[in-house]
Amino acid sequence: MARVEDRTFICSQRREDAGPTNNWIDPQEMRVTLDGLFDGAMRGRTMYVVPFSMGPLGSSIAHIGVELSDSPYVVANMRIMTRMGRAVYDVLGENGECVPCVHSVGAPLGGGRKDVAWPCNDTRYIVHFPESREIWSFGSGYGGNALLGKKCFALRIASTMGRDEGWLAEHMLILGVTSPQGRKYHVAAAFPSVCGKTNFAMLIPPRDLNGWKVTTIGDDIALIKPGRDGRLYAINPEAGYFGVAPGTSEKTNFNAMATLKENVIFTNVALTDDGDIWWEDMTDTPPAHLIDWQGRDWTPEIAKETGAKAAHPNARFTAPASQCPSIDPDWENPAGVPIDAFIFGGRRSNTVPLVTEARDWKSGVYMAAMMGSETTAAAAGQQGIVRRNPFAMLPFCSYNMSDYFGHWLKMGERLEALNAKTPKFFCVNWFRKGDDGKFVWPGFGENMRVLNWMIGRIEGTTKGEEHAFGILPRYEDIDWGALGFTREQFEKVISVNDAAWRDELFKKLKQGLPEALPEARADMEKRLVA
Ligand code: SAT
Ligand code: MN
Repeated sequence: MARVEDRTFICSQRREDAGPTNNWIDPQEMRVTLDGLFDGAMRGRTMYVVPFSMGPLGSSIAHIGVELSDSPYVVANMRIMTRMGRAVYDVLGENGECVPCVHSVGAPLGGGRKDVAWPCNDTRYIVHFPESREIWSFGSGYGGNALLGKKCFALRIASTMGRDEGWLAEHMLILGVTSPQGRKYHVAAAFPSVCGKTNFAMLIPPRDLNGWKVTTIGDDIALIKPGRDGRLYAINPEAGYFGVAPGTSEKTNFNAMATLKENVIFTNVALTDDGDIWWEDMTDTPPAHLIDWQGRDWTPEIAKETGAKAAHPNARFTAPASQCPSIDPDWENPAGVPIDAFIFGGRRSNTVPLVTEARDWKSGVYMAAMMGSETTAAAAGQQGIVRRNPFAMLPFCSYNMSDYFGHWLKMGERLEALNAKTPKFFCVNWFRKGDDGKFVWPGFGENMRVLNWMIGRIEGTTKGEEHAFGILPRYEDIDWGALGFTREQFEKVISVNDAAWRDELFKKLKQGLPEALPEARADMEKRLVA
């Protein structure tokens, strides 16, 4: 049902290399454990060999893996989420580079053991060897734990590869924005799981801004390499969307619903009496009767009484990217698309304003590094508490976070030395709540107004106001069009409480951070009203 972060391990030779944010186990010790667990683990099942490419076949930004798995569910999902099959062997050739991935649900058959619908094991290990570039996953069939090309490879193993080779593997969607004049920009945006990445990637501008067009390149992961011209080029390593189902509707994400018409796998959703699927908020009125995600009867009355959800809050759809109406014509371009801006966001009911532009690369890295978000259903554990999630990479960076910040800073220095136009950094928060506990910002398509302001900042045509940690739009700097968002409402989503920020800035920075980060913090602190 969710990723098991406390059962996710980084087995680098030295503990310091995994850093304080990862579960580290000595690789020799882990190999003994894995030998025991995998011995006979697939007995009685079919073992599938799944060659796959993370990224367009043959792209110099793409990477290849081979996953062994005893789960047909995993195979069917990998077929949608990656470029899978014989063509991968052709690219790999005799001595191409490839990451071996081994997965077992850990439920052998035989000896009287009967198969079940969702075989798994109470013992779970999601293991990464960053130095030898290997992935071993035992006991779970869930997406992020079992589709090993995704978080395990394209983020965890790839982040170490990127550090070693001078590129970036990021938890970012990629979208294209085309202005009414036909100028096209690309932004990459990092948000923690279940913060609306898929919705943002498939955004439809509100009617009064319909001269603008948003196109989708990716909704979850970006592999980003510097090009010869000093710009950063990004590809979406995936071929499909493994999106959060609940809350997705024709109103919140029309393009996603259109993508889900055929060739889709639905996981942990509810079943209607006529064999269709349903989840919370898919329609205004729920069906009168459903089979819920656990196979039990569900009615709106039962839900009212017991609070039972028809679909699991982390229920997912797996759909081919090519079916998305807003897919970008360049989404499979092996050269990637040039990035003009990075956006960092979290789910924060208070403190963090709707949008802030960082003054420069260094303070942008600082802003992204201290990002926090209220926890959601994508990961097992307590929900709704603020967790620091630097770059939305906390569960996905396989090496020391301080080195990761250092890697980003070095990348900036490298691009600046080339005199290239570096991407701008923005920090956003769609989730501010009012005193009544309700969201103040309408979000979804209306986020186009914020994107609009950002493009203006990139083109140098819109204004803002200097603040302690960057530049904020004033009410008059945003095109409100037909939204009717008042100054008072705007004040609620943009206001900054200096005391709350002081608190935010004083959150302990761990030792061993690159010097530039405490410097950036001291600079912001100086600018806060005493
Ligand atoms: O980890 S998954 O890819 O299964 C979903 C997510 O957390 O983004
Ligand atoms: Mn994700």
